[in-house]
Amino acid sequence: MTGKRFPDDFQFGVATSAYQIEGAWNADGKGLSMWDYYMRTAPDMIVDHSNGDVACNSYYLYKRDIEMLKELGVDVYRFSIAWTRILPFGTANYINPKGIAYYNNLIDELLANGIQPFVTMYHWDLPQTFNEKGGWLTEKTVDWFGDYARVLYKKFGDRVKHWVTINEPHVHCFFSYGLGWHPPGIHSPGIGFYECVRNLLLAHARAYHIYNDDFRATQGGKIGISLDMEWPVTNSNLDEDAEAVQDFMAFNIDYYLQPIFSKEGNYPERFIKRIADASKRQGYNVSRLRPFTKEEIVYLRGSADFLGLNHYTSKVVYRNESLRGAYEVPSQNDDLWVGSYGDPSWPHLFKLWLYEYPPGFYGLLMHIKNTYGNPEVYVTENGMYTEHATSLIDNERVQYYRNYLSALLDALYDGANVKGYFAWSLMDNFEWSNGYIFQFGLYAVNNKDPNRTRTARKSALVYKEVIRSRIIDYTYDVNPYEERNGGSIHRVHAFFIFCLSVYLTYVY
Ligand code: GBH
Repeated sequence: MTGKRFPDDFQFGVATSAYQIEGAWNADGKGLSMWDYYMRTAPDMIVDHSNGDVACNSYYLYKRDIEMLKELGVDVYRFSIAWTRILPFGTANYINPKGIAYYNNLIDELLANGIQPFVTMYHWDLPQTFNEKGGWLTEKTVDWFGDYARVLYKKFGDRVKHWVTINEPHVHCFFSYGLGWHPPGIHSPGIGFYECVRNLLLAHARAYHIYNDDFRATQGGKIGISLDMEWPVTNSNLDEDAEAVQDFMAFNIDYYLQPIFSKEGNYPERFIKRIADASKRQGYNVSRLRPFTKEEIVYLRGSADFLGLNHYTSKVVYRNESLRGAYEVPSQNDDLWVGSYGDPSWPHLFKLWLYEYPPGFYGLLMHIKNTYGNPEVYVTENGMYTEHATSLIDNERVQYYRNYLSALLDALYDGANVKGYFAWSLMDNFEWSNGYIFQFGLYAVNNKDPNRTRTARKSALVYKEVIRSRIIDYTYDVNPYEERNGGSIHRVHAFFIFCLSVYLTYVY
């Protein structure tokens, strides 16, 4: 036990996203998102050939989800809205009443149960109609996103007081327009990737300004953006490795933070220069990174009331000759020219991407505090995967949550302005390219059961106890199998012992 406490007004929550849980991909007038389309045209891009057509079926089972939220005792629920459920064709000229009704029901039911909605507008499910017009590679998307945001404020802003505009510009652009593994499957890691991020940041700012100009006075909510960040670590004292740390920060952290959260705005100098130099070497007559105009710099600067931070893991970073020829040219990886890996001595379940290193979380929170004037931060995602296991006893996940929450508490006590924390995720769900193989749920979901039965894992019950007690008690233990019947086995036992003692005392 650390002895430190979460303040009473600290907000605990869990997070999900629409495509990963809702299912009902074409029900009740919903239009096609680029994920729906891609799952029909490129199913091989998912390791287990699964998709989100049904997922957790939350479109039909949202009341069960709310029961789980109540069981956990969370203050807030972060979910995302499927753009094409509201606007089937993407554009705001036709609003689907059944889509509006679904989110009205969800929001009202949450509020009736004392849970605040924390709503992501866009978690990667772009309307397919826009994809056919260039998607995030065209600046028109900024207008489309603004129109969509306006519809959301009008329809739900009376009750929703926290909005996340965009989830993870970095991961979204890297997978969709850099690598090309996610829809629309465009492989342009040296140009398309940067264009995509640029448009997403501007779209975020558009949504912020629309709120400021037309809704803030009457609705009084807050607008933020969720940025994903890994923390770079090195044990080396070589200059090259120190440079690697600085460049990794510029490309993966400050690239996203500085335009919005710094006093001066714009991309980091270091980042601009590396791409400009590489572009020149490669014979381009202008940098592959299109600069922001003066007006855009001003438009972006200060365009958030809070920072949503998604954080999972840290990386050991280095730079040496072994990287020569390691990356595709041109690409963001080549521009950065840093090697990175998860330290094998950090706890990890698979040699994939998630290695447990809580000091990295602390370091990141303190970097944000010290470099960006201590903005209001909500940790909008944090959690770890297990293999879609049958056991409900997920000790690795329990350990991960306790250690990361302790690191958060340390940062909080050292002055970081962290207002809330969302565990990713409420339940097992469609994990994008990894299908249903690696799962992040506090609740296990049985995919073979048409009812998609959800059952609390040990981590759910431990998180529940953190929320209740506001402390992290490493000695607290609980058995999810006994809790499964709501403790009814315990009650039967207790009653039996009570009867026996009455009998022994008075009758015998
Ligand atoms: C989050 O991104 C997403 O917002 C969320 O939707 C998702 O469920 C969650 O991650 C868990 O993955 O398999 O080697 O290609 C966090 C950053 C970046 C982490 C992509 C997983 C995939 C690595 N994610 N990464 S790999």
